[in-house]
Amino acid sequence: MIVWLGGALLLAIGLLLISIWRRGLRSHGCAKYPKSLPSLPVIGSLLHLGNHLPPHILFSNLQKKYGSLYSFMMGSHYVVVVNNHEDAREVLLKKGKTFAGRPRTVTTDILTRDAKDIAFADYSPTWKFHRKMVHSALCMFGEGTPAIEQIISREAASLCQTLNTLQADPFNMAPELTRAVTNVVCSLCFNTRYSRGDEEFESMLNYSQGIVDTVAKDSLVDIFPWLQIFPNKDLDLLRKSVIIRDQLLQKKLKEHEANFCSETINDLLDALLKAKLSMENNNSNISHDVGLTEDHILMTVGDIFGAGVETTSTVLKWALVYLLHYPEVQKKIQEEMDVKVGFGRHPMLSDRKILHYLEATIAEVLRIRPVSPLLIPHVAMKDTSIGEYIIPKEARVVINLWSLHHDDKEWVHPEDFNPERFLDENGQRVYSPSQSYLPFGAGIRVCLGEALAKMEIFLFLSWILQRFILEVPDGDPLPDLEGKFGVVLQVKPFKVTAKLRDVWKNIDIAT
Ligand code: STR
Repeated sequence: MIVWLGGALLLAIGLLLISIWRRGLRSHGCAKYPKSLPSLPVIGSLLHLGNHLPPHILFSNLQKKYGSLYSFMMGSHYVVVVNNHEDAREVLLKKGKTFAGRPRTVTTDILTRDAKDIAFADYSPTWKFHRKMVHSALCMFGEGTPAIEQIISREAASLCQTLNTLQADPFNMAPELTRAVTNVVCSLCFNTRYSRGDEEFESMLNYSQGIVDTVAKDSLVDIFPWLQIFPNKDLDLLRKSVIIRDQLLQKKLKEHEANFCSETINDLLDALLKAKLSMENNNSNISHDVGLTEDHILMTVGDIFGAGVETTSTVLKWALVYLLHYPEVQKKIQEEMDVKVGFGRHPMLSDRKILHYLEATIAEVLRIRPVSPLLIPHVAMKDTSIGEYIIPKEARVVINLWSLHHDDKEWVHPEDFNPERFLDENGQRVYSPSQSYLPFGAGIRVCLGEALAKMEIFLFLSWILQRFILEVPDGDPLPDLEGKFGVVLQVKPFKVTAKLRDVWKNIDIAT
């Protein structure tokens, strides 16, 4: 017993000494490190983070005690949290390349076959080449081409028809929105679409939810990889979901390879196959150096597909939630649209220049509920600094977009949903009311789908609001505004009624 107690005491003293030594290491001397949360060996600052709050709110609150740039230990990883736009811009833009790294984690490695994708892959020549290739493929099918507007409008028309058949009955709009968004991405990537009730679509909804619920949310296995040896329900679900996703992607790839013709590039997967083939035929060493494999193509399509579906559908759901909370905003959007678009035609992308209030509402939704409140962590690729503080190589840097978007020095009453903050006194759209606004990130890791997302959000919302009035069903509470933290800030399920507006009673709503 005495021996045991003595051992425990020695261990405790040892831990304490190491902890004091580590803290000293970061705060003494002339070099200035960001203020640090207390930390213990092995577990790091876990005890100070084990709070019931979601991480973006917790990190935002910790500013009161530690200032807007601080650090902590996540297991053995040194993490720096950035909560203001000056520092965020330094990390993302001024020193973008230095901070372009990504951490490897257990869950993202499972999802991406050891980082063979774009979003979660570390900075390397392969990554750079790969991203460039995807960027040009996306441009080919993206903004400026009439094809994309047609694809989105077709899905918006089909969505409105579905809403019309469900008329005035309370229903969960989320799967309908997700199907519409999925079909846009599906058309772009694979040149196909799903009808209502399609089995493959249902299975996709399922596996995607499985991935969103388990990946990259700083769960314990990501902090302590050795925990993998123990049974873990989340990891099992993730592995199961990834297997189903991979089967689907593999099937699409085989179909595309079988029908491939370099003269007719129908979709993004064709474009990626063509780029890979021309690289292989080209005897230069690029292909060898950058090593773009079939896995890379598959994982990239997985990224585009997953990002395209989960992010855009989430923004649309948040937009609905806020329109239900603020019916006066919904009314204003409709009044503007009635005057500027009318009922004789459907909204078009060119209307983005004139529907200022709708554009401002979308901007405000992206501010108040950023899809990715902590972005994806960055990693310092060499010893560097942020402002006056030293940042060592390998440090993980978390940009707390939530803090930037809710900074009361930058925004008047940041908790209020107020589209007008994005308009000037003449009701014209102001593009940058504050520097503290980066819904798509910035710099060399900036979102690849920004243009596509903005087109989709604008067209889907304008089509819906031109035709329907959205209301909370009688007797239902208003939808939750907090959301559920994960790799995206998810919207909790809610019901809505979509009532056809009177003017449409005698018009075909799909025109
Ligand atoms: C969603 C679920 C899925 O099936 C595949 C992916 C991979 C890409 C991820 C996506 C996820 C969630 C949103 C991410 C996106 C890459 C960029 C995007 C993280 C996990 C954001 O940064 C918001």
